[in-house]
Amino acid sequence: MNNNYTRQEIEDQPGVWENLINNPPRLEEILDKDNVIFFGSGTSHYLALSAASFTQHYTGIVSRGLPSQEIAFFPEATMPDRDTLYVGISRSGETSEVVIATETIRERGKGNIIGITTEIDKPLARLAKRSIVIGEAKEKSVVMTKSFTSMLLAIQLGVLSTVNPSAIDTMKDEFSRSSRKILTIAEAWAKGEAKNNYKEIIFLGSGPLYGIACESALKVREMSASTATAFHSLEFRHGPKASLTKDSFVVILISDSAREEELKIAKEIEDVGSKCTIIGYDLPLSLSEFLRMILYMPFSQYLGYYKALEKGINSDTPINLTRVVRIEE
Ligand code: F1P
Repeated sequence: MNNNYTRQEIEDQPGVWENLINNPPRLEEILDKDNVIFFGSGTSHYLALSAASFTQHYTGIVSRGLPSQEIAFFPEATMPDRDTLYVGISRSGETSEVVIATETIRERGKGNIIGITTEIDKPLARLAKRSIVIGEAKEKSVVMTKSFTSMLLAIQLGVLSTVNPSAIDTMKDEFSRSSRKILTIAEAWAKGEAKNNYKEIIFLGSGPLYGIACESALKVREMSASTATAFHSLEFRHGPKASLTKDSFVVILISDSAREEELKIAKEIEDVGSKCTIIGYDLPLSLSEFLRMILYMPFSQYLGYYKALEKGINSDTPINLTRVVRIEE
């Protein structure tokens, strides 16, 4: 039976989220910093994008999300001369670019490094000044599902416990009320959509949801070897829209701040004959775009899982992928 681990790890999420919200991690190191730079590779890079948007929104501190390679190979172009907190993100804690980036930051004495990982005894946690280690988010599948949402939630909770603790209570109430219902809704939607043979699947997202859109596209691509891409919502009009056909499927992760424009884009997509779904429109949830962002992930996780089943692919071990990416010396 294929896909044993992936499905289970998607279903584990509400429980892992609940434990994290009940025991929120700390991230007080962000206080009095001029900059925060989140970095990671692959899924963890997209996590860094959403984490940066969230952090700047709640703290006002200039925050960026970067692929680890940019710090590793272009330090002069990425590392500011000001007091910076670096947050390295890696499920395995041993992806080569993440380790090289962490070593580069240490060698240049450029600031504190906090590790966000599931592995306590791997290079990232060993090289970081302090690490948030989420053991419950360890996975057997090559693809990252609960590790993505849990590491991102840990960063959200760390920021909120530092600058806005009452928002954690709001998340606690809404997540306990709705997270399992949302997985059920997401799975039913994905089961139906997976049967359709789209030539391309496009995810659109704005603000903190752009990183979620990128990760959503990566999930569908990794698990089911499908052509899936992501764009900022309004950027879609600036060229990418040109490839739309009747075999295109566009999924808009609706925001609050750009909602009206995103609704117009949905209409434009349907007017050219492509399929468009808006997610987040009618979820049983009353959380802001910043607080609800990980709850969009089950939709693409299940879509990748069921499309893999349709195509006879085992999403636990996707084609051409390894669990840890190492640059050979
Ligand atoms: C992240 C990553 C994943 C990818 C695959 C290989 O590694 O590149 O994005 O889907 O699982 O690992 P990590 O640094 O978070 O362990």
